[in-house]
Amino acid sequence: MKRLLASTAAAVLAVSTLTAPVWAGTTINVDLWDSGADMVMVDNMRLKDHPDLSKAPMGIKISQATVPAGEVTFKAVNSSKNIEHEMVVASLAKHPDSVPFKAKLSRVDENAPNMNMGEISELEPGEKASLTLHLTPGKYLLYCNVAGHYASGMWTLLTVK
Ligand SMILES: [Cu+2]
Repeated sequence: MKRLLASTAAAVLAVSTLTAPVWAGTTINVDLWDSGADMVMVDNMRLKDHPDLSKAPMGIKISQATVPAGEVTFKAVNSSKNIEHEMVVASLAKHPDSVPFKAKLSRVDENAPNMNMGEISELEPGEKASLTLHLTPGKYLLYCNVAGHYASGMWTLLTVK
């Protein structure tokens, strides 16, 4: 029986080598953008506000909003000319319609459960970085937690199926 199991394992390994692309995961291109030096920040574009994000002065644009479960690589670029941005990944499993928020600091509470499952922190204008996470099915929020940015609409939703 042991010998049979070993040869089965070898066969599985061989198959997984042949189907390597299936195991490679998904890459999402992430654009951290803002509308420049004349931009006026706002405070009514949090998730709970159900805002029209097309009117936001800054935001997070992703190349695909739905991805399969498994390895997900975020390739982020800060395309701002003059402002630092970042990208934090949160699960919305416990807060589907709003997230813990520290109003005085105008920042999401990253220490609350599921609110920081990984991040690309503080990218300078023009800077790039990537982050790979293993994501299970559910709804996720990508947001920038520089003070005021989340409330100005710098977030987007990601669905993992
Ligand atoms: Cu930002």
